[in-house]
Amino acid sequence: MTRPRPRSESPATDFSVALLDEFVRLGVRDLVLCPGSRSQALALAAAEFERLGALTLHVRIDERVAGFVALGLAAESRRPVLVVSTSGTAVANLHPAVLEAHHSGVPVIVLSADRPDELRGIGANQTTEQRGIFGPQIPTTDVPAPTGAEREPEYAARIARDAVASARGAVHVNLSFREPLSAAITLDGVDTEWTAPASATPIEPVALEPAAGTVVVAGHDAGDAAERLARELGAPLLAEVSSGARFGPNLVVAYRELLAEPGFGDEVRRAIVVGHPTLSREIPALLHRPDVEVVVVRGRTSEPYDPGRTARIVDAIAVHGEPERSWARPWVGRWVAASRMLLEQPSTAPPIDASRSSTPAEQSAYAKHVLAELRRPVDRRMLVEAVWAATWPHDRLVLGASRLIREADRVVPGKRIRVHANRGLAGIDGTVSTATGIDLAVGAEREAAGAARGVTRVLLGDLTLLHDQGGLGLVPGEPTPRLQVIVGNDGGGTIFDGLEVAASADTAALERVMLTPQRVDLAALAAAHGWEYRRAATRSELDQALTASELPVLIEVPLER
Ligand SMILES: Cc1ncc(C[n+]2csc(CCOP(=O)(O)OP(=O)(O)O)c2C)c(N)n1
Repeated sequence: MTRPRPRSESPATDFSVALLDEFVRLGVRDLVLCPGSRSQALALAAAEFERLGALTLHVRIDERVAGFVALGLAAESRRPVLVVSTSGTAVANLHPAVLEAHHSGVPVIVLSADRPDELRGIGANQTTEQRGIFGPQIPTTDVPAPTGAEREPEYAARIARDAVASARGAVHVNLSFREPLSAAITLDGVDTEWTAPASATPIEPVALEPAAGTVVVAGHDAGDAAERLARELGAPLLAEVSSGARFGPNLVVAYRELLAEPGFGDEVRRAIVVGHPTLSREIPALLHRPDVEVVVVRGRTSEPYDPGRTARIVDAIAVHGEPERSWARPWVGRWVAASRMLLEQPSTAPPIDASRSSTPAEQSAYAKHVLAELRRPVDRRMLVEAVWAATWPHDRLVLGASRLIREADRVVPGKRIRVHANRGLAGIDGTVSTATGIDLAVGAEREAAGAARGVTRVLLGDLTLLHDQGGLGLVPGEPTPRLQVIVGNDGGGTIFDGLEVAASADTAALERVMLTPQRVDLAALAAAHGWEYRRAATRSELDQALTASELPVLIEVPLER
């Protein structure tokens, strides 16, 4: 039921209020907006909803940033988040985040303001074709300019209901507004009671029986159900670092190496895929094999992951029966033990006995050893392991689309922490902004629960950071995010050094068009935005920086190319 409201002087404002009334009633709690004239009715109505405690408003200057902040809020809270923009290029700047939301199944609802019909197609200022602006995958609901007709609030409520119902990813609602573009309003209250809607269609799980030769592949956002599935099936768990299933007794970290190893990869006969694997070449190669039966569990993403185009796509799996110990123990045990062996590093720790030695020579040798260890320059493996070790369940970890996410995927051990990454399209854009949204969502939830706050750590390369410099902006009046942005600075996009092309192309050309070198002064960048700055070149500097309390902080870690 729409809450009856007295009418104002502006149909645009009345429509905006009715729309937000229904969004709030349906459980929407966050709205991100950027300034603009055509969108003023929505923006001012949103401010009024915030005054009444019904919505949290997040104001940003740049729509590209705003889109990713909304994405982060929605990815963490798993509730639809609204983004309001004015007309013209403002809407287009939301496109990267909208595409990521679409491909990763994160509910982001764009409310773009537009000119009414009579001002379209005549060269009116700041007016373009906004219907279909995000492409055929994200159709537009085009809403004509409100006129003040009696049933408009009901119509607005229906628009909101349809948007929430279809928000399995990005949704676009384009709203035309005519003058007067807004009127002053004071609302007397907002109905926020909300019960989570029951799942519309009950999911019918497909029965599978445990069988030797099965592996579970947990790609991005697979969730902890993938870990349980691996145990129930007696299967090694090949879980990517942002899968949400990187833990448990069946976890195989060194899955890349083992898939290529006789006695392991060649003995796989069935692969169950959950989530969206994107971090290795070995997984798609496995799923292409004619001797491997592939079952893909449909997830939040718009397209199920099926590189071989032969997979059986299912909504859910129910395991019937238990794995027989006679084959399950050796099958899983072999993978898990071999993975552990492959990851073991020769110990660099000083012999513990030496610390207790009474001979000065041995003691001094010990001290030198400790010092050398602490002064060891940070390399990629040390960096990802230190960040992983510093992160706990009340923290969040956000991994950019640089080399470091792949390094983490190769080496970090099982740990039940929440890891985010924009793997829908694996863009290097919007990473700091996404992390900001994630942090704001965690903050709101933990504050409501009276729980202690952790930090949101972002681990990325230098180009990925520089791509989203706007995301570092701290807007006065907005909450300061508890961010630790850790940038592995190797002077450009060195991920391309690992491609085949690096062996054949002209080195200078490769440097110019792929590495794209940069020499930005990151200390000055941090200072410009009012962030703390630390440089961590050694193990001890890194450990200190990761436990430092001033936030937000930019930690620069110089890395060898
Ligand atoms: C928006 C966008 N543009 C371009 C790319 C292609 N791309 C992938 S990784 C990368 C370079 C990343 O560089 P950096 O963050 O410094 O990490 P490094 O390669 O040094 O580990 C680029 C340009 C992309 N994924 N997304």
